[in-house]
Amino acid sequence: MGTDNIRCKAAVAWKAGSPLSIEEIEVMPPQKGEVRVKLMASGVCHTDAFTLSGEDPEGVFPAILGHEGAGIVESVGEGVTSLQVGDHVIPLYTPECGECKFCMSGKTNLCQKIRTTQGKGLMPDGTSRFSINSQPIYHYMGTSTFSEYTVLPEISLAKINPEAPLREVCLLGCGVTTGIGAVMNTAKVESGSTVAVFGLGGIGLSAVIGAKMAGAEGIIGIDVNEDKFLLAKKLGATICVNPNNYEQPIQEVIVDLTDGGVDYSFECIGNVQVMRAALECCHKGWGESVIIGVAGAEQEICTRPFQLVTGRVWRGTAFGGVKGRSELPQYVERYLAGEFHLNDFITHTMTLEKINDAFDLMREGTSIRSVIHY
Ligand code: NAD
Ligand code: AHE
Ligand code: ZN
Ligand code: ZN
Repeated sequence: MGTDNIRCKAAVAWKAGSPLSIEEIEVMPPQKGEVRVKLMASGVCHTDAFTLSGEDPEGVFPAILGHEGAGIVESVGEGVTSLQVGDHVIPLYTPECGECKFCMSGKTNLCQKIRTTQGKGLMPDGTSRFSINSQPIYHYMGTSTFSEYTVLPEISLAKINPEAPLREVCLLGCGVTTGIGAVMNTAKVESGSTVAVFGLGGIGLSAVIGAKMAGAEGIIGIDVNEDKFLLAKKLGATICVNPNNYEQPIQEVIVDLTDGGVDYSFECIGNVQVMRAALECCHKGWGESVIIGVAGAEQEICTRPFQLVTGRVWRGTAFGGVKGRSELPQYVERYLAGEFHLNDFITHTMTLEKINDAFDLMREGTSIRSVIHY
């Protein structure tokens, strides 16, 4: 059991809109029901940039961002039974307690056991495990993976096969699982379906992989950055379109391309206008659109209710509907079995000191995923 504070490096977001700052921090030992993890790798997801931008109503500062990590258990707190030192783990921003109303429902992966404190940047007891010169630093999404060490509740860790390379399977902590899960769990795309994927970043490309795995026959990739098209086609997109190349709204272009609209669409950007297009490109009578992208505070979606009256369905998904503790280890096994690749996504790797480059690359549209190596 860890009893001492650990001093280590972390990237601290002191305030919205400013670059992260590499600091020496103190990480407290895990308390009752908690686990301290040595991070080995962390991907940088658009949601980290979203929160850093100040658009996230739950963004609190100073905080240690990062939620797409993988690591090794360094120590466990009192009462922890399902994990031990040395276990390989993926942190979960959607925990799985197995006993709350949500977990018991069988209808959702959105465990709410610790959601209130997690949303405030705190551990379940209402305090932080991170500090600098005694000043508390907030947690983020219950994970804070932009640090050499982090502390999580036991219910927020998935134990995975130790043979899995942590520098790749960190991407299963968010992006890749979200995209594949949205297709498989949320939409349940059937073989032979037509699918439109809006936004070909880490999430959209994973939705393309999911659609291909599901046996979709037409997979349309949509992005304003045509540099994304090559990889999208390699992963299974049958056609890629840039909305800026058309005078008509993109939903009309897709309806024309698909004899009335797609069976399923996925919005993987976080743009409420594109969310509308993604719904309206769906086939009358049955087309379903899944919102994955995260939009800022005060942003709202709209469409004519007639779109829903005439059979289109609007849904959303968090972490692809995947239950972290019971289902994520199977994603790792499927990756190890060669069902999908992760190295296609890793366009850049860097040390923690260079983490601001990862945000710049994302903004410029030159990366799919940057992975921080610790
Ligand atoms: P990303 O920045 O890597 O990719 C976004 C892509 O969208 C880019 O290729 C960009 O060129 C494209 N794009 C931007 N504006 C566009 C437009 N108007 N039309 C067409 N394409 C456009 O981001 P990402 O990491 O893949 O994340 C995508 C979104 O998903 C973000 O909003 C992120 O916060 C969200 N997200 C949600 C979940 C969830 O559980 N719901 C999980 C992970 C990420
Ligand atoms: N805090 C934001 C919402 C952010 C959000 O929607 N997060 C997704 C995961 S994005 C991962 O890259 C999610 O899981 N949401 C469900 C939840 O419970 O947070 C806001 O608008 O307040
Ligand atoms: Zn994410
Ligand atoms: Zn629960």
